Amino acid sequence: MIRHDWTRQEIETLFALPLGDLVFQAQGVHRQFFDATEIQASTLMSIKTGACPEDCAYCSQSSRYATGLVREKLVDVDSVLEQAKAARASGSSRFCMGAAWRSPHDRDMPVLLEMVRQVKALGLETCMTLGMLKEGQAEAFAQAGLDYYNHNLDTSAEYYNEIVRTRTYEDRLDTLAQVRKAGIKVCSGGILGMGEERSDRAGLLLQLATLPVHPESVPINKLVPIPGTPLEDAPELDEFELVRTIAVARILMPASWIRLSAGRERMPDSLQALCFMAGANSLFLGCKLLTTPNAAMDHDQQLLGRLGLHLAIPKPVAATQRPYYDAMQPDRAHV
Ligand code: SAM
Ligand code: DTB
Ligand code: SF4
Repeated sequence: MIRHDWTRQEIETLFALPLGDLVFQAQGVHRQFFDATEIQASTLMSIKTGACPEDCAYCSQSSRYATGLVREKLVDVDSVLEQAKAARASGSSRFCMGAAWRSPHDRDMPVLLEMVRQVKALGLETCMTLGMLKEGQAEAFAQAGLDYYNHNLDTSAEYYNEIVRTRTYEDRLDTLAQVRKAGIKVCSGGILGMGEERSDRAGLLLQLATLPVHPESVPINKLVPIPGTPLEDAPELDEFELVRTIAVARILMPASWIRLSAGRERMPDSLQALCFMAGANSLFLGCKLLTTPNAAMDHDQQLLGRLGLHLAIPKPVAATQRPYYDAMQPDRAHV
């Protein structure tokens, strides 16, 4: 059963369970809604990098912090297509395009819509993350065929002001509502390890799990500390808190894809394995996230093989374009 009336008390009780009991419960839920050996993969591309006017305290791309990032203008459609084809060959089923904007400018809309149309024509699902959307923009993306829009709540409503001042929690919820209203699937989650308490992790999940429709995709990022940002020295998150948060997300939003997102590059295999056992069933594939390195693809291939997991099958692509994808199916290659 999918519920939208979770209470803070219920969520905090789940968080406080012995880890084995919590993971056991999450596994049971996971298996009711998904093939527990299947992992969905998306690949990210930064289509406009740096010089962002927002002040998100974790971000390499905010113009307010001296992070040394080189800024780049909006890329052209051909560069996007080149990377989308490589992503498809590597086994990703979705291509996510991210821009360091407060909100997209109307003058950029035609090229953004063309990116959606052309990436979709490759047989990939499309996702964009461009900041807040103004009236009419979500509808335009929906008409172009955009499958997902990513816009994270980042943390609890209570802790949010410690992290972002230039846009409100309400602004974020408004954008999510606009995306939903336009008929685009919602991708929304947050970041752990920003100095928040367990109650904030519970608060974030409470917000997501009581939305009228759960986000179809819930990214759980572990902070990638960026030198020069206010969070560069944030205290390291207890790794079992990451596992607990994933397990609780799985129980609260049983039909959603829970994405083990940023932070995998520095995560031991054993911790990633625990996260998958707790109900994470999607990840970012590819050597780069937006501005920071991701786990290496060869390593991911080996890890999935060692765990007996396989990638969710993307839409059919020509055999010549899928060598890496086939290699990513170690357990299936011989059946
Ligand atoms: N500018 C757009 C926005 O903020 O909506 C889109 C791009 S933004 C980089 C996408 C998301 O990446 C953020 O909402 C945040 O949750 C996540 N993120 C950014 N920097 C991160 C970091 N250093 N560590 C972990 N997650 C991060
Ligand atoms: C999400 O929740 N995580 C991705 C995606 N959505 C856009 C971004 C992670 C960014 C990590 C830091 C960087 O590479 O700049
Ligand atoms: Fe800008 Fe997005 Fe980074 Fe915030 S998270 S500073 S809005 S690019």
